[in-house]
Amino acid sequence: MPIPQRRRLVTAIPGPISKELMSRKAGAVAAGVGTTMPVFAARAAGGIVEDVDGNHLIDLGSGIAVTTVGNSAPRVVEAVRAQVAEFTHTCFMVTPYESYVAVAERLNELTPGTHDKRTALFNSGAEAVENAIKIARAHTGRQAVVVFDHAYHGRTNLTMAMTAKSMPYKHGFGPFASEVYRAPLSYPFRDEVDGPTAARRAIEVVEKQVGGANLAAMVIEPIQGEGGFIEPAAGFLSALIEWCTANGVVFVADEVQTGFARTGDMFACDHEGVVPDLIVTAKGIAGGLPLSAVTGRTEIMDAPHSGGLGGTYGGNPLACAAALAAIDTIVEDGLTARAREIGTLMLAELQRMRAVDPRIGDVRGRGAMIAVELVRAGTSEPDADLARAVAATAHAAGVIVLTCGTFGNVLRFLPPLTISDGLLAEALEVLRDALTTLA
Ligand code: PLZ
Repeated sequence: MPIPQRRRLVTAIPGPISKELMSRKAGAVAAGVGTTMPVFAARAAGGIVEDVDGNHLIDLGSGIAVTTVGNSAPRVVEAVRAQVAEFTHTCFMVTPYESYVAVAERLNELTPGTHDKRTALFNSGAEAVENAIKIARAHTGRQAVVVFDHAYHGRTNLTMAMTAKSMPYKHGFGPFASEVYRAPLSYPFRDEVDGPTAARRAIEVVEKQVGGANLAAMVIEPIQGEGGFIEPAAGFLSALIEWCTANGVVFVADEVQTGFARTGDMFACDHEGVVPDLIVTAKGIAGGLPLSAVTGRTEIMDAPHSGGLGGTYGGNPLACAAALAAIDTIVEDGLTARAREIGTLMLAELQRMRAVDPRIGDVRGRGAMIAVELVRAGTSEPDADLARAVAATAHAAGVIVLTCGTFGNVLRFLPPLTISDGLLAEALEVLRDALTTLA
């Protein structure tokens, strides 16, 4: 590794250079663009982010689930270097190039289901979600879209409408796109309902408030990300798919956060053998370069007219080169198995913490997508203040940790899969100390 894999603090967090840059940021960058950590990055590799003051921070965030193969992963760096020397852009819609086709072939082969598939590439998760809706509408000739409580699908106008949480994502930014409807989720920690029953509850809302015949697509994150790492009860997703199939509704899995080995399977849908009609991917797909995709059944993907899908940068050659290298790294280095190891290690330690700390209401997740939901001791009342305080304490101690959840009370862990067991254990110790200090 080009950076020693050790936590090391040489200044207070933030250090003087970060402070200086933060004040430049305040004078130059729009106030709406916030930061989780008050430090600026200089380099990153494995499980460490080095800041501009020389502090080495343990990375439990992967830039929000992006650097699954590690930061500046060797094969990604090599592939991007080679591509940048050949050409940087031609626009696939003008003079196409092979790497775009190769990424599509890889996605068609790796995503759930053995049916005939096609893929289209875009830049961001939100852009891909928008395109999945365009495709579903073109295929069905219908307009309505159903999403779920706690959902997060992006910050563009249509995806803001699909995202559940108002502050900070939607507040003051309306009006939002029409024909988006919300159904109740399965949230095992907060409801007692089993998967099939929760699916019936959701379907009843959809049938009464939308009507299956008006519905183009049902979009769901198989494990919710920003909403709180909520894994629906077993059988929930498959019952929804069954209903979608019976009603001619396109079932779309938003695997922007869960995809590419993150959950210990290549895709979170694989866990229960769920086969979506369309799957949306981004983040972990390209080792940090911006790329996203919609992949799915050929008859659905091919519904839009020729020229109906695209964008100047979609499937940029640098991003495609990075994606091919990142996917090779995941497959050849056995990173799905590594994600499962990380999950086993983290869940065991966090469950030990939960056994003696009634403020830890729930410990959940799969693979390297693990969360702790904090509550007021002895209740299920969300404790967002505690989550904020634990995160701030961890940040000050040199651990990058993110929060999430509709109620803001969930600590979430998304380490790069190249992190060492030693760094993981150390990060968990920092969290345990933070919780003890804040008792
Ligand atoms: N769908 C499931 O998790 C992005 C958002 C961070 P973009 N999640 C991180 C923030 O505060 O903006 C996400 C996701 C799921 C879609 C998206 C959107 O992906 O690449 O951020 O547009």
